[in-house]
Amino acid sequence: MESRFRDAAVLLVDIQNDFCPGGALAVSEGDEIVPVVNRLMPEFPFVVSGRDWHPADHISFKEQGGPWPPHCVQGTRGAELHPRLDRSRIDAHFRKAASPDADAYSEFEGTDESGRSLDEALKARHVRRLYVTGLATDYCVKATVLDAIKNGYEVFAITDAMRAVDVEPDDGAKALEEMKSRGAHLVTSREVLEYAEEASR
Ligand code: VGL
Ligand code: ZN
Repeated sequence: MESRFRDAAVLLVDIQNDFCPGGALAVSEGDEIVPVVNRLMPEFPFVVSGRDWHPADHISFKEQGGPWPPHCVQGTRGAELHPRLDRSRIDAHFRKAASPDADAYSEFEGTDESGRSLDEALKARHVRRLYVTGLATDYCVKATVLDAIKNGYEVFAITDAMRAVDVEPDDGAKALEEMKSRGAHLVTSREVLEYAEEASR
């Protein structure tokens, strides 16, 4: 099948239990993106997942003077991908913010099990266009989208496949505006799926 996504990849940002309802740093409706992401993944030749992966004494935690409750602690259930996410579709896994003394919101700061960066993995697959989904819109998704643009990718933020923390009520909306003003395309999953369908006819 001729695919329009030959030079594209879809990136799943931190779709982990702790960012979903019931988790330590729950994002409202965070789990509602899971079926949307499951529908998107089969359209892409390369599916990449990134995870927040903190040691128990991480600098971003309140006990260490940071802004967040403990979350995504290495090896805990909270750090696992959401159980309804179709992991069989994920081709490569990255982890970030894994050392105690530094935080990282962008997946471009993460590495895979062999120490390879996300940028290296995408360039090795000749990816030029990156479709971004995940949690949370106003933190890790935003940082990842802005880094992707800096690294030269054409970036599509799939707005219904992400949710915001919204510490302030319009943080998510502002984050989307900032992504757009830096050159990201804001699209819906429906638009992406229709685009994929048109190509396969
Ligand atoms: C995130 C806060 C702290 C995120 C990670 O994935 O957006 N937010 N750590
Ligand atoms: Zn974190």
